[in-house]
Amino acid sequence: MSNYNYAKETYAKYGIDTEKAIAALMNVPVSVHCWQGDDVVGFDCKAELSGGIQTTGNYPGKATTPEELMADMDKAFSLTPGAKKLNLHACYAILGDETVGRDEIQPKHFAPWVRFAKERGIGIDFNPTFFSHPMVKDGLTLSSPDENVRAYWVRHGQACLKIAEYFATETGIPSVMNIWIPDGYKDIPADRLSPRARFKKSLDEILAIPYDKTKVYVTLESKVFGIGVESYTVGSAEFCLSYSDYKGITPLMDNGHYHPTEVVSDKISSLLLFNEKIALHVTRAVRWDSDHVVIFDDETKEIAKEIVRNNALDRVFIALDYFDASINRVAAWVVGMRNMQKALLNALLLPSEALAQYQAEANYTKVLAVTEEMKTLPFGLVWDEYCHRCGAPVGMDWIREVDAYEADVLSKR
Ligand code: RNT
Ligand code: ZN
Repeated sequence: MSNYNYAKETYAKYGIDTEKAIAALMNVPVSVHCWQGDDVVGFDCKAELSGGIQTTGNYPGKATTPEELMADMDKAFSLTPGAKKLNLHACYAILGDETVGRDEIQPKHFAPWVRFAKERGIGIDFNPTFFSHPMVKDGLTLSSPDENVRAYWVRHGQACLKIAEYFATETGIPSVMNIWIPDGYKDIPADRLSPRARFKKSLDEILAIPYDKTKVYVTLESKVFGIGVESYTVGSAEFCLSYSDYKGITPLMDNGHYHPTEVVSDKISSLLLFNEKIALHVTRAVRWDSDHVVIFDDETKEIAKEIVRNNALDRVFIALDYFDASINRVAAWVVGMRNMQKALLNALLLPSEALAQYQAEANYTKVLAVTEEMKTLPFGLVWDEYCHRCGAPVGMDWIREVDAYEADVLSKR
């Protein structure tokens, strides 16, 4: 008997169909963030990273051109099972010799990315870039009291909406456009209301331009604090959830953006009850919103379980959001992508209905006992089979491929 067949039979004893799990996962796209490949620099103005987010490390070989970034992403894609989307930030516009403000960018500045996505049969998600730019004034963008600054960033948001729509039209796959602003204050503000009122007004203005809501899902990402903006964040959880509800857009939760004992896994069910779609940035916060590479840890597994057991694989936009400059960047992508896939597969291989039934019967003993038993089932064998069927490397093979890529390509940059 093959290893996989042994695993299949073992899971079958618990009423779990490994074939069904594998088939279900193959069609779930995970959006892969281009910004892991170059430490969130982009191509438009290559300004220093700002906005309270940080990359640390200077591992050699980072991508500095669109060609390099595309090649690195391709490499990472080839080493990871499962369906993908490309997640771009506006600062990855390909401008050539043109000088173009962020408020003037157009679909044509992303045509090479569209070609890249189309050739690979994948969709594109998008993010306006409200940071690392000279028009960020006193750390503020859409909430700035300077009307000139605020209007600039409103125009940026509007320009991005059109670009997201173009991505959807070109690829035939809806585009998720996520708005996150870094705006906030280092110290206790004297006025908490006015910046939020201006942010609200700015969002209203961005969303006032016509766009096809079947093609573009606008999401709004909240945050609790950032480096240098420790005391007050304009786009707090309450602001963003309320705004999403008020405007009928989609809330986005980044699991690095909450107080340390709060978990996104516990928030998913509430949001699913009140939203047709929700969006996630899956990351790993170590002591703060540090954006470490996603690992196969308890919270990642729990997030995946919430998506799967609430039958929400088609209602949750799953995106990765982390950036580590201290290790091989292609490997960083691959590890995080593979772990997201593992977490989803793990969730699909749980007897969720039976567990829910035990809970309903107040049989908490069985909930605990069965949950713990599941942890030592031959998950790795199903994972290997899934990788194999997706045409992705099994086990250590991918690490050897990254080593070769580093020797042949990255080390020569
Ligand atoms: C920042 C947010 C945001 C960014 C990306 C680059 O804390 O998580 O999503 O990481 O837009
Ligand atoms: Zn995020």
